[in-house]
Amino acid sequence: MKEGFKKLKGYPPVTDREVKTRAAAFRSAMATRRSVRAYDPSDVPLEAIMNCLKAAGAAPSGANMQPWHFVVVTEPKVKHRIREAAEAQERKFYEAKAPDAWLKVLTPLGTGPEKPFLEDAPCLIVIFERKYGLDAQGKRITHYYTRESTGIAAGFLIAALHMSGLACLTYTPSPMSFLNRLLNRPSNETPFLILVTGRPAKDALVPDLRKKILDEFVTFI
Ligand code: IYR
Repeated sequence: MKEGFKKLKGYPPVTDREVKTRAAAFRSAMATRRSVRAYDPSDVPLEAIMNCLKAAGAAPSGANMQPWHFVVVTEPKVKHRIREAAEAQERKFYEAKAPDAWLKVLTPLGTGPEKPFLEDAPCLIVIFERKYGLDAQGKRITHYYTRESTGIAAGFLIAALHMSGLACLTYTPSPMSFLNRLLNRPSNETPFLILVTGRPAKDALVPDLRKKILDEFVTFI
């Protein structure tokens, strides 16, 4: 055996029929995913969140550097601080910074500067992109494709949460640097995404949006 290698496992032979059945099942499960902005305050099982995070940790990454860090926030005081800091940014966004064209495309989403979900949701998973690593001596370790890698891991996490029956929201106030301060993260990490996580509120509404059909976003050659 080639030094440093091992036999590939986890891909038992599958028939075309089985592949088609599984792809169709995954597609219909994922098709019900929605970005949810109204949460039930009930706690989510930490064991499930940990499994979803392990799924995210299985994502591919540039040179396998796994250039990400996840902070799971369930402490109400910390959620409150995040909400205050995020809403301060959002007020500036909606009142001054956002160009009219941007506000126009946001209208169907019904968003505004108030972000109660940051406190109502039982769990905020804050994803950091690690721009470079640090060895035990504090020397920089170059990381590659950090943004792409973190985005892929975030996608795995979103799919895992959805398949577990939980809702989430990809939320990105701008700028997000307050998250380093509030969550005590080092300067080689930059906030990538807040994944608001929990069960949807019983009366949760979502905008009536449509997804592109395959023909609109795929070319087969
Ligand atoms: N961060 C703001 C604005 C916003 C921006 C985009 I792009 C969205 O898809 C949704 C909202 C907010 O969350 O209200």
